[in-house]
Amino acid sequence: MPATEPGKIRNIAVVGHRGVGKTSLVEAMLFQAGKINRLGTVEQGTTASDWDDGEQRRAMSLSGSLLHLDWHDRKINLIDCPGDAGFQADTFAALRVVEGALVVLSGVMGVEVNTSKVWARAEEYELSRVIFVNMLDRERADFFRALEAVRSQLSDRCVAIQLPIGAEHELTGVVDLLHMCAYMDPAGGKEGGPQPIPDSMAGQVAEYREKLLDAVVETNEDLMARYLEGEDLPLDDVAHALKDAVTRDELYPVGCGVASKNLGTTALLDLLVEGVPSPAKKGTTIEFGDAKQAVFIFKTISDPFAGRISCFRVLAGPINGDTTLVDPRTHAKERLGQLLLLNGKDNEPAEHLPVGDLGAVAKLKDVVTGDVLVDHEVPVEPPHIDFPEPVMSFAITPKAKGDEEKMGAGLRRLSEEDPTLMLRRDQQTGEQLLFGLTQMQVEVACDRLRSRFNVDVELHPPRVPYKETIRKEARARHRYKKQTGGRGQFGDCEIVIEPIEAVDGEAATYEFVDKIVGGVISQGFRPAVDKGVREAMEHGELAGAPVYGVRVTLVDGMMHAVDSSEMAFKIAGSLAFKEAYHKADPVLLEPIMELEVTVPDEAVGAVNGDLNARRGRLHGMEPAAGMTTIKAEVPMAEILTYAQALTSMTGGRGDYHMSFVRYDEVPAHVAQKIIDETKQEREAARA
Ligand SMILES: Nc1nc2c(ncn2[C@@H]2O[C@H](COP(=O)(O)OP(=O)(O)OP(=O)(O)O)[C@@H](O)[C@H]2O)c(=O)[nH]1
Ligand SMILES: [Mg+2]
Repeated sequence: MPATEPGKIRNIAVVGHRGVGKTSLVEAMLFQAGKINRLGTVEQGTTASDWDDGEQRRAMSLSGSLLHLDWHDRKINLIDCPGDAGFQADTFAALRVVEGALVVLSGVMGVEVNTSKVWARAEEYELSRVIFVNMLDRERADFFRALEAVRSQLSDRCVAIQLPIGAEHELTGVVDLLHMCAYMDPAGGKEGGPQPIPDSMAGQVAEYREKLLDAVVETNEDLMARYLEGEDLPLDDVAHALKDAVTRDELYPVGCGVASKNLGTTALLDLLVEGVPSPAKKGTTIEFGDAKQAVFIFKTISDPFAGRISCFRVLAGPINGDTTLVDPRTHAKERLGQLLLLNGKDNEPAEHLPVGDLGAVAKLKDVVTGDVLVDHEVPVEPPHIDFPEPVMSFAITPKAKGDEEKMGAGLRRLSEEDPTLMLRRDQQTGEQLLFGLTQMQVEVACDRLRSRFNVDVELHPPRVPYKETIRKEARARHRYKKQTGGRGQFGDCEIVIEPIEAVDGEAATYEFVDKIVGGVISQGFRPAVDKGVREAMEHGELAGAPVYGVRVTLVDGMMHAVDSSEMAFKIAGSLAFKEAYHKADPVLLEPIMELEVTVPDEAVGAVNGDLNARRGRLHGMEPAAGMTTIKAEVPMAEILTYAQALTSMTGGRGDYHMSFVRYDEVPAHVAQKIIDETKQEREAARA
């Protein structure tokens, strides 16, 4: 097969909130392009991209899946990303290797928590973005409401490029406002060719076409001038200007349809080809020095049959199966071997891959996700991807005695593959704790331990990772002195502590400022004060939780010519901090989770009442087809054992997901209880 030119490739990550139809949409695109012969469904576990056993059982995506198709002589590489917040590592890695993001949202729900998160990341990477409002056939779906939501919550440069014909169960097609044609609902079959726009929509179509043209010409001076002179702009010119605007990140076209029926797919594929820039046009910011051939490994798949498969983007090339590259991290040389193009679990051999293409190889030995491989040893800095910090933790134990080592080894492997999964030992209890972003992610890790490493484990309710911080400034001085015979101890310091502004809802952690004048404490001892303060901050005085968000300024102190030591200043710093802390209005912080519960309509009252009792704050409720999705923010401490409660309230028909949003202050009456409990625990431990 001849290699595709870089100019003919489109790399697109399909991203969005959980369950909005990303996988179904990818399936529809593959089907419409003739890459697959039948339109699979998520319910039946027959889609090309949700091929993993766990994905099919849960009817949701658990990892990024690479697929490709041809459309109008262009090769479109798609990465179908999971929407559950627990698998963000895959989503963020995918966004690092594409030029474009296809942001999918539900026409019922509009912009959701994860929509905003992926949007922000796409923004950071300056990706071109296309939005697709899906599920317009569902009850209470409303394209125009969703359009308003993206314009107000994501960017006011979002502009409709398609319109629905009809709504909800009377939706019959979509209008393509760029090419001025319509596509009718194929009800799961192949979408037919362009049709005339129904006359009844003339007014609305004219209005939105004008909005689109206004938005496009605004990005192009030449077109603007011609437009103002009243010229009827030719399609090619508008399409060209649109593409430039999308490439330059100045416009975000909003399409729409029904993925599960394959409606809107043609117009969407056209838009991806016309709107998203090729690697030749935009290129990558990943470093590869002066290498003539280089790849970046963005994902590793552990396949039970094929072994390890490494997915990569070609940074410099072309490359072929004989290409030998070196990993500057390990200095190991690797011959790539048979190049593969993936389609979910299926693959096709490829002879060459050009710059910008996405492909895979099996059985690289020492290569891990995140590595850049180059043709000769050049010092390259692999791209840094900022992953979210996992906050949920579960104590984890093997079911069979003696499996501890196997469990540890398996978990270490899994966390190599997913950097947001972490194994740590609890210093107080000695338990092994598995940290993750969501409960789903941790449960999936346990499934994999069983299937890949043959270890059965048990998870125990997570501990709440409380934090402490202060609300006001306070000052304290402590003198630590022991001068009875022989060489003594002397350290004396005065500090001021004050809160640091929170960054993004998360308290910035710690700053130490040295304002000693005249050398009242010599340079050598000041870091000891800092060290003492840090130690004191590891276990706050309220509930033994780590202290965050504090600036400590060392303002004064005293030394003794003979008796001063690092040790003495460390103790003085630590005790000064504790004294100041009590005066600084310390408070306890708890993690707040975004909870999404889907329950039968008749259980809504009970579930809402229960959420209220759990200090939950409701902020959304969307009924659809006999089930209602309730969204609420609930303190983590209140939903540790939610699964059982939900099962009994809904007779087992409820389902929920949650992910961390931020830390909030624990209300005083609740905080007091936690503080008392920790005090008792500590006393019990001492006794
Ligand atoms: N009515 C309707 N249902 C849809 C549509 N698109 C997808 N679905 C259904 O919605 C559910 C979720 O679809 P998926 O394609 O798995 O969604 P996803 O975004 O890939 O989900 P995650 O990967 O788990 O985040 C499935 O039951 C689909 O059949 C649509 O346009 N209309
Ligand atoms: Mg999916």
